[in-house]
Amino acid sequence: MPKDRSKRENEKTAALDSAREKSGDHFLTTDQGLRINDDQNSLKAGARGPTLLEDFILREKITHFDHERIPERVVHARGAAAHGYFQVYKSLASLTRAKFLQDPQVKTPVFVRFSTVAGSRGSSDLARDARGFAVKFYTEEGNYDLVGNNIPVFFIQDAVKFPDLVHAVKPEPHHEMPQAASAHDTFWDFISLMPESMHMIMWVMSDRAIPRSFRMMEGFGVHTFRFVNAKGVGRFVKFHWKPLLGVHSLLWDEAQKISGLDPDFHRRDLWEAIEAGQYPEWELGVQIVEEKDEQKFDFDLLDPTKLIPEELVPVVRIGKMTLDRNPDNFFAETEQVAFHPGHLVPGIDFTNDPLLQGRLFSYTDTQLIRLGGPNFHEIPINRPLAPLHNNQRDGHMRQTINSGPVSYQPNTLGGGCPMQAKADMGGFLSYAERLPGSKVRERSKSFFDHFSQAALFWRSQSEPEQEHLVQALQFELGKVENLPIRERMVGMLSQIDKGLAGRVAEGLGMPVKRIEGLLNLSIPADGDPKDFQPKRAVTSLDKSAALSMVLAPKEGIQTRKVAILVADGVDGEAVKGMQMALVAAGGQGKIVATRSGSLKAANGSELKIDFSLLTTGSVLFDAVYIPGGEQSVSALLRTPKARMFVQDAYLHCKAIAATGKGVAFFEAAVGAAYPEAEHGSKTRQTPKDWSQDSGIVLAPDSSPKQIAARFIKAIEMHRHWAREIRLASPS
Ligand code: HDE
Repeated sequence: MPKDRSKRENEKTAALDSAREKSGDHFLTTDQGLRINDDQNSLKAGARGPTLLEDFILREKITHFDHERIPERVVHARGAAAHGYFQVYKSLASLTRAKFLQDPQVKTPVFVRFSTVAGSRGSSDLARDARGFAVKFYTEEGNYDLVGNNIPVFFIQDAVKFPDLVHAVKPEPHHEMPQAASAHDTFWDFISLMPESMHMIMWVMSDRAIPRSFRMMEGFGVHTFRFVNAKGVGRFVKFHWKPLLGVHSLLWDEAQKISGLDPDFHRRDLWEAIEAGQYPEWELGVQIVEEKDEQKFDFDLLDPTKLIPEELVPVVRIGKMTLDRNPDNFFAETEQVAFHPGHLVPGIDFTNDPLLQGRLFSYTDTQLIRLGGPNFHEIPINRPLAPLHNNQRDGHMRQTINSGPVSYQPNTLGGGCPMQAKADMGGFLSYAERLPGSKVRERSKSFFDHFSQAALFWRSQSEPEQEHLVQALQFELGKVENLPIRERMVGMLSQIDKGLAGRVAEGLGMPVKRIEGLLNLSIPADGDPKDFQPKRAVTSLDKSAALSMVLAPKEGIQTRKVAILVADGVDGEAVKGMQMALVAAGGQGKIVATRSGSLKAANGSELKIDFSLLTTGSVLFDAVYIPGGEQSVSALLRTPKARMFVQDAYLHCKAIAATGKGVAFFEAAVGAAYPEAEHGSKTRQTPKDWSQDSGIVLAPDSSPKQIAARFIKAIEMHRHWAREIRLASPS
């Protein structure tokens, strides 16, 4: 915590303590306010006798404890959240009448919860999974919830399949395994029979499903929504959150190791960034489509397994969200917050996306069981800032004391209040969409192209991203025990791309078989699948650069964490010099040593150790620096965990710098372990040429000052994928 911040906190605590002293509210009490005289012993018949039923203090305490847990969310159970605010850049009056999108001066408070989907509350943050990205805007017109994910499409097209999807992905019911993982038979059994899920599968098998942090992932509203302006003109809108720190991910090997070292990695990262004043920021972007253009795409805007490529409709950034305050209490806020895609404000409306329509029922229903009744809107975190007036009354845990006899409408006894509000008084008017059609249980023919956008995603990935996707599929399908499921899946992948299917199949040691007549239950029984493919349109793209993380521009090293690997006798000036350079660039240099406590540098100065090798690994950092110092380096050389630390960073394609004798340590740890890293020859005896690796900055004769700029540039790139490609195919 910065110094002035902690001073302020101390002053606040002292003031609170003295206020408490005066009011007497530092005493322990029962829930009825009775001051408790002894909280160490229950009431007994004699010091060695039985406990008495009369002990109402014990009974109250234990009863409350017994009821501490509420049902966890059936999906998105594991999450972390923060408070902040949103500000629009300029008025969007021409597009929407939503008040919070009119005035750049207005700061709308928000509460944002990030989550994984499949795992339980106590599961690892590092699961391969979509991440929830739910934002509650406390606007003056009432709460607006944008309940999205970090992936712009979804597995299924119709809400009626959601329970099946979730049953398939959750731990298998007979033995409750595996936790927070899709790598098991029931998930892939279901998916291999659901061609519509293929686009989402590409995303969840990509590195997007293992983000570097919540702060470095995008968010998407997924469905097409509607903006409606004051004149009642509607336009289609897709919502995007663009993180200002860029979009970055982990490698699967890192995710697995972090799960052991720090399963709270994402939660901790968000908490620590906010405590350190490094407030995470996202820009809200919109893609706008005029109503007349609804049919101009080669996909249906109402189909949630499709995105609108940014090349076809650009994302316009309309405002910024900043998260600047951690919750005070996890249960009261993060656990009890209740989101709902149906919490709307005037100016924003739904479309007929059949997945969205089903969600509108589910979210209230789920809160009734989770939060215990219809009054969950009165829980502080869910309370709107806008005043509430209605005739809803009573029920479990009602907080409001409504006065007077009138709880109906219309009335005269209450002066006609509360009254309906006309549109110009802020009343919500549903968009008056014309709805021709018959009542049918059917999927629109325009929903049946399941592979084009999956293939677009695959083609748009860079070489390393494609390789990671192949490896993820091999991992997941490799865990599937039923071979026909693997076969069906590989057959399904071959519909996306034959090369992709072949590479996955090779790892599984099986051929790619054509699956005759892909099972697709959503095609009517008497329908010919050929009739259920939309026609190709001129808008078809070969690639979309926006879909690749690797190709996205990289800027700065703000908040990136660099490990400085040291032992006693380290070159103290080098440590300080690098720390200062990193901090000046917005990053952090943390001292990682062979033990905890503090150590003595060669110049006699004392350095506080931030992390010990006993509890950390380079997977928890973005880059590594090894300073010189004869004694430090020889201690590191004798420590296998120190060698592994740098080897991992090397394998994970991170930036690594070394100065002075640190270079010899790098050579011994990495050069010896990976001879294929040598460019050209596996047997060369002379010092290796690392200059071809943009992520390795070695300077035996230089100080950190001379190499800091190069190292910072290397960290900015996030990863140096050419290394991975080289390691996979040594010459
Ligand atoms: Fe959800 N979803 N969902 N979902 N969802 C829930 O509501 C549901 C879907 C999303 O941090 C539940 O309060 C159905 C898509 C997020 O508290 C539940 C369908 C998207 C969160 C529910 C979907 C989401 C939830 C469980 C298919 C991305 C966590 C607990 C029709 C646009 C919110 C709860 C938080 C939570 C139902 C599909 C996002 C059961 C029926 C698509 C971020 O109501």
